[in-house]
This record gives sequence, C-alpha cells and structure tokens, in this order.
Amino acid sequence: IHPEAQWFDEARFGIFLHWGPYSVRGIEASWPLMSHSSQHMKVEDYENLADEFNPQSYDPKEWTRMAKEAGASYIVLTAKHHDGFCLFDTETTDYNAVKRGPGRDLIAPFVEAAREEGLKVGLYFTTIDWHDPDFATIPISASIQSPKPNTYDPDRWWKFHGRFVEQLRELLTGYGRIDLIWFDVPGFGADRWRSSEVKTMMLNLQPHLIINDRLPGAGDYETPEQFVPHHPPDEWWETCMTMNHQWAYHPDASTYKSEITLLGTLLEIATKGGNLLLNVGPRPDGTWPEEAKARLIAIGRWLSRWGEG
Ligand code: FUL
Repeated sequence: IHPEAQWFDEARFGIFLHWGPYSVRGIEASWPLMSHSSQHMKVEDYENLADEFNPQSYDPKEWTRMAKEAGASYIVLTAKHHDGFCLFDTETTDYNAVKRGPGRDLIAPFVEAAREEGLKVGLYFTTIDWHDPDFATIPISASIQSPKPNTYDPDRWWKFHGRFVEQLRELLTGYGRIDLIWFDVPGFGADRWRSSEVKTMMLNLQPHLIINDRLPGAGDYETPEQFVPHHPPDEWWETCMTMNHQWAYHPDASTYKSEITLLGTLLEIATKGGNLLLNVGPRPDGTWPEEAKARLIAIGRWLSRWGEG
C-alpha cells in the first residue's frame, strides 16, 4: 500500500452516490433492465431515460459541502453503473452524459469540488456493462444475465474488455488526482478481467490509488454490503449501506432508517475498525432528498460534538 493511500485506514465515514438516468423515474439503478425486476423496463425505454436526464440544479460544490458537514472524509460517485451509462466523457460509447441528456461531463465538476473541499475522491466503476454490445457474452448466473444475451465469444469479450480498460484510463487521466476506484460485481475470476494487468496500469497512472475488492483478485479492502460484520476482517474493510430501501433516488420518505440507527451503525463500524460508505440517491435534478440531508446533518452534529474532530 502506497503511503498516500493510508488515509483509508482512518477514513471512517464516506458518502456514496448512485446517480444516473434511472434517477429520473425513481427506480433502482440498472436492475430494472432485468426481466425479473418488479420495476422492469424494456431496454429501449430504459436507455431513452438518458435523454430525459437533465440535472438543472446539479451543484457538486453543495454536494461536497454537505458531505463535509456530515463529517465524511471521502465521497464516491457512480461514474458507470451496470446499465453502462457513463457520467463522464468517453470515446468508447455515445451512451454518455455529454452526448445524451445532460450534454456535459458530470464527473469533472464533482472531482474538482471534492478536491476543493478536502475530501478524498472515489469513482464507482462497475465491471459489468449491459449496454456494451460485446459484454453480454457470458451467462454468469441467471440473476446477472445480460438483458441482451449472447453466446460467449472470446473475440467479442476482449473487444469489450478493451473498452473497459480504456474507460478506466480515461477516468484516471482526465480528472487529475483520483483516490479510489470502487469496482462492483466480481465475477468470472481474475483471468477474465486481466485483473493484475489492469491494476498495474491503474497504479502506473495514479500510484496512490486504492482499489476495492470487486475487481477479482485485485482489491485492497473488503466490501460487506448492507451489513456490519460480526467478526470484522483484520485488513481494511468498508460497509456500504443505503439510508432507505434502494441505492438510486426513490421518492418514498417512509423507508428511511432513523438518524439514531444510522449513527449507531457508523459508531459500531468505527469501533470495529472499518469505514462506513453511506449512500445518497440524488434526485434527477441534482439535488439531494431532504430526508437524506436531515440525517447527514444530524450525524455531522453528533460527530462534531462528540467525535474526535
Ligand atoms: C451492488 C449493485 O448491484 C448495486 O446496484 C449497488 O451499486 C451496490 C453498491 O452494489 O452490487
């Protein structure tokens, strides 16, 4: 581990953000593409949400100010979720924020704002890509079968993989310093992802970079999802958790956990030596739900009164 990656050891609290065209409908990120989803949408209808995604009130300085006020030390935004929509400008696909609805790169101002606020910057970047025409070649399991199933063809797989690597290169060269890449969905094993080569490339570009454990075989830390481990790992770990019942924005205020529950979770995790990556699903216009803001303010007040500083 690089000395400049040591911040993660004491990070304790980060804000996770799931935001994309799916936010327009208040549906879960990407999963409505699956036929078994109760929110199921046809691929074409789902992908057309990209044109309706028009975040007029997107103010990443306000986002990072709120994260700071909550007492967080890092912040992680979905650069690309499983639907394949890129919030950043990319040469690899037109299904991105510059070419579609927003008409601009949403990652650049986010990274800048976070850096200015003194937060460590993370980008969520999933391995699977249900938009890429060459990705959907391996039925890993019925639950993450692509909505556009194909039979496995190695040539096509490596074409997809080339774009996957290129997108990572774009993210690690176009936005200055990035502290963390948060991969998602480990599957197929390290060979299929050329994980060690990919990791080497990433560290050549940004030597201090931290990588979570969802790029098979390449991770610096473990990522329990939606629970606090009874017996926490000795090594670095981070629980990621929603405040309500889904990762993406949902208008229902009634499913939010209470302030005291969330604070209790944070304290339990801190006591066990881990970090909490607490999720907010911003609204499609770019603002944060009031319910989420109220909880973050309450956590921030408690931390500034009773926390270490
Ligand atoms: C999961 C994803 O499928 C969810 O949508 C979410 O991004 C969560 C953090 O990881 O595996």
